[in-house]
Amino acid sequence: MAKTSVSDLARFGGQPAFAAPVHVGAPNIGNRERLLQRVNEVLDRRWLSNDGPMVRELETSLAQYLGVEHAIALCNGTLSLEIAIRALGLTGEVLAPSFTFVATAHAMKWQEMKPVFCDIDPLSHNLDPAKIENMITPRTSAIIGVHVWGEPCAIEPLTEIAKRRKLALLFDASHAFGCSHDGRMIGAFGNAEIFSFHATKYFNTFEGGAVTTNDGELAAKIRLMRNFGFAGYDKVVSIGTNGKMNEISAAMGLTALESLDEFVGVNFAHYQRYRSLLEGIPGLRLYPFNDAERRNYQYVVIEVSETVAGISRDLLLELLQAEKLLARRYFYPGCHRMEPYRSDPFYAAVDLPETEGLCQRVMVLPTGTAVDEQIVDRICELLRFVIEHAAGIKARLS
Ligand code: T4K
Repeated sequence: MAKTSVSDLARFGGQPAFAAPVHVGAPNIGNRERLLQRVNEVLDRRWLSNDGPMVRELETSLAQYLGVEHAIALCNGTLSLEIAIRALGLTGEVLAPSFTFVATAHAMKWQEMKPVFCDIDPLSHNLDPAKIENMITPRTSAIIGVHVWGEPCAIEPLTEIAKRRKLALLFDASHAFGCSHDGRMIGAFGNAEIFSFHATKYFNTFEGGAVTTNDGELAAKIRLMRNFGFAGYDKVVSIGTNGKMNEISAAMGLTALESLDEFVGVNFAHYQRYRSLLEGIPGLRLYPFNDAERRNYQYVVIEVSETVAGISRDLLLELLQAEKLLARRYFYPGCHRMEPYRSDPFYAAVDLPETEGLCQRVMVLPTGTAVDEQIVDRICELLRFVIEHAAGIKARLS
């Protein structure tokens, strides 16, 4: 808890700015009636999991929406990564950013692979392809690009490197459902892409995920792997796990698809409001999206420059939390600073100056249908007030 708060400074009459906590990642629910109708169908049918009709319908809808031949629904994004990694037959070292949710790295490690962390472009927050090539060794089998915040990473340069160096190319598109690149939906690039449909994603299936690909053979392998390797009753043809999505999750997904435009519309309106209200606050950079392409605007990301704002990201975050505004430090401190990577000698020489810098500056603010205009206004008011009074606040703390 901060030693002082904006409320202490009587900005909000001694009360926290928000009566109840305002979270990053509060889920979109969609049309409850439609959801409950579908849940009832599932219950009436007594078919709750194992490639049921809701999952099949969701897969067809996803493939159609993403313009990709195969969409395989899975139980979460992490298992989607793990299964894709196994199905692609990856071995040894895999190049990936450290600036991502730790699941990207853990999925590789869990599959006995070594994530090799590459630095990012400080403007896009995505992998810097110029820094990739000299990290490729004879043990490298793949590149995993992450479309951080839903802004596609450098797809063409990564594709070119992967082709030339004979590496597999997988994209962690957990943030990028509904986003496009060069007019094509994210989902059909590389050998495969994976999505997370976790509760905190703007399109959610409670827990869930998917692998999408145009490679039929790979898709068939993934279908086997998600169901213990079963190719029919009593017939197991490969190693597999339990990566299945259940019917209630699929029901949520089908319902959420019907509200997708509304969700993106709300996110976009909030994003624009943030953009205009945060303008001119010294030391704050709002992450810019390429508005010419489809974006989901599910993350409102700011960077705090301590030297210009006069306050560190961490003190700012502490003050906001004291006001019940639960902003988040995504992604802090970077995968390479987390276990088991941090104390593994393999990573001792890792040098990621851009990642290190960004991890100290970045903060994610609430958005989505759980947030209204008044909340966005108050968040911006708070940020402006704290930065305008940074010197005084710090003096009170010292
Ligand atoms: N790759 C990338 C790039 C990812 O971002 C992720 C997941 C993955 C892979 C793996 O996909 P999954 O296996 O998760 O499908 C959250 C999510 O759990 C995680 O899915 C997400 N990325 C990550 C960015 O955020 P935490 O550790 O921050 O979760 P937690 O419990 O602190 O909740 C986050 C916020 O959401 C809090 O403010 C509370 C709020 N919340 C959460 C839930 C579950 C709600 O308001 N309601 C809820 O039901 O990881």
